[in-house]
Amino acid sequence: PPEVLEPGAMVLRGFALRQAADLLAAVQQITSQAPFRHLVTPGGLRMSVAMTNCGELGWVSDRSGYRYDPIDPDSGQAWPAMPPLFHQLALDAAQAAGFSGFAPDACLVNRYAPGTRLSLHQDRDEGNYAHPIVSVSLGIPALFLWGGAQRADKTRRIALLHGDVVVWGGPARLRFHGVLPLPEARHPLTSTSRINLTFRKAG
Ligand code: MD3
Ligand code: FE
Repeated sequence: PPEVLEPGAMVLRGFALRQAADLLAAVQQITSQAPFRHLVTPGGLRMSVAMTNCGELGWVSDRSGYRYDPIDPDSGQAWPAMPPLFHQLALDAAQAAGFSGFAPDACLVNRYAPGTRLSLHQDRDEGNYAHPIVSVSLGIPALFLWGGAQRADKTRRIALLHGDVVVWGGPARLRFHGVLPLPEARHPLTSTSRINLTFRKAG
């Protein structure tokens, strides 16, 4: 049964377990065309998370700001297409959480190595906050930080394990969130890393 974090935020434990190996094979295919890279924030800091994208739009950051771009700035080419398996999983997970007809046009792929963290932030670069975001965790477990509407609000820690899917919509859509530094651990499918897929309707 879905675990409700708060209205609009639901954890579907193990929802992607069956597809996990196929999802990771697809990530390898994507990164052969659009390799993982460390983006720079508008303030000039190198992000410790390595990122790439698939789908019509990709999230990028550089000295000029954050944006969704149909072109990978590293290659000058379109991002790799979103694999049908990704699209179907995001649609099914959103449906299971009560959001029907989710049609993501962007999938941000994040890679965490031991020590990598993602500081508290909101996802506000998408066109319409009525659409949920679906996240899929693969590989070694992470502690996710779930905050409130203000950066200073108190945070909860939630363990996200291999195969867990979380849907964030409605009133939860603009919550501050982050990821604590990844521990040293091993997973048979990803070695020492954690891969997170986030599906968005950005355009
Ligand atoms: C809650 N990624 O890519 S996934 C991100 O594990 C991001 O890589 C984290 O935060 C990761 O922006 C967390 C969970 C998540 C993703 C997007 C959200 C939670 C969210 C958007 C709104 C609210
Ligand atoms: Fe986020």
